[in-house]
Amino acid sequence: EYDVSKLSLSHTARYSCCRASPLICPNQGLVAELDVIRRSRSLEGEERSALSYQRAIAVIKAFPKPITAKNLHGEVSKLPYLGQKLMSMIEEYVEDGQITESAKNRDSPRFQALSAFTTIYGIGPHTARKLHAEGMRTIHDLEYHFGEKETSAGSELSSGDGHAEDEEKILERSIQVSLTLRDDFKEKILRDEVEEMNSVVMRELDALLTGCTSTIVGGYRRGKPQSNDVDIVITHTDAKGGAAKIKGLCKKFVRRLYERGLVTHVMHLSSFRAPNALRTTQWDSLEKALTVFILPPSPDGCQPRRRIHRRLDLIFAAPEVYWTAIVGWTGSTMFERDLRLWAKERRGLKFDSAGITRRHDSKAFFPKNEREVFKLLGLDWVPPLLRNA
Ligand code: DCP
Ligand code: MG
Repeated sequence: EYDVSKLSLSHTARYSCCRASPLICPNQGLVAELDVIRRSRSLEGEERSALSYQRAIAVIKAFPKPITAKNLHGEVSKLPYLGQKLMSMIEEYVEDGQITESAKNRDSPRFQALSAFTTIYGIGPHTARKLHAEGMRTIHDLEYHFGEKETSAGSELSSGDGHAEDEEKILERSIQVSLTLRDDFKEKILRDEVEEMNSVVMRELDALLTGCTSTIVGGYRRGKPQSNDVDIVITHTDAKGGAAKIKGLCKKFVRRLYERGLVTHVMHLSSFRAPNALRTTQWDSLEKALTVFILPPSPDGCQPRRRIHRRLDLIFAAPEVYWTAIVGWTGSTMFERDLRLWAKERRGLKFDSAGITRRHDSKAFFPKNEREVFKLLGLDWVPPLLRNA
């Protein structure tokens, strides 16, 4: 699909949106080891430190060959974001195949408990630490704490246009749902099923409003063989009247999916943003719904499949912001962070899933395809498969 040598990307660039980051890199073991430390820092709320590790990891992911004793003190030492501490850890890994601090973290009961807690959708590091401080240690403890209350669809769905629920309530309900469905949520979603989910969603949408189109984004688009959830960006093909047709569609559509039994829960329905713990950097103004989806029974009925609850995010974008929404939701998280940083620091632009604006006069730009997004930002094209920073 692409020829890396024809892309003018450099693995020594400081912004990850200027590098080619494949899904699997030649230093996967080292990356996994450093990621334990990054996760530990993040779980402890040491965000700056976690980000340093994330930046170092992203640089290593883009390094095109195995790191060895030979290149360690040469090329590797010149890569950005690899300070003394990181270099000594990499050296340790090259010599022993492991890093003492990673092993220490891995063996820590606190790390294990906090890690387990944050596998529950809706529980971020902050909540995890709070629950730990209250004495909880296992998922079973959480179940007891949150109770096996009856979970219902989001009240925003059932209660019409009432007041938006406060964040704490939304969060607590999300955690209850995630606990109840955690065995299903643990199961990875293979590419075939992701595509089937998109087909079912779009068939349903077509029955409500013709002329819509979609792109599956997130990890699927970056080539991940299995995903934790499915993210779909939706727009209308009518370039002129599309914006008006998209407005309010999210809520109407999710209600339909709920009534048809395809959506079982709505974690959050929003035209503004999701609670912080659910989506930390996705502060866009697009209409979106974070839902729990279940495929209909197989049509022929002869091979009953186990119907697994899946997390499904639907994002609705007007035609003029469709491509920024796609770029903004394709990820990875590190790639997105640097894309915004690059736009701001190097171009005086503000990149957002809901559009690109010039900082000094708020002029808005509406790219007509994905390559134009990169061009507008003054970036060389990076194919989705190489955005795994
Ligand atoms: N995203 C982001 N910031 C976040 C969360 C998400 O910029 N805090 C963007 C980039 C992500 C995309 O949205 O790639 C989808 O987010 P997911 O959490 O679904 O992550 P992935 O799709 O990359 O992986 P998976 O769903 O398999 O865990
Ligand atoms: Mg995803």
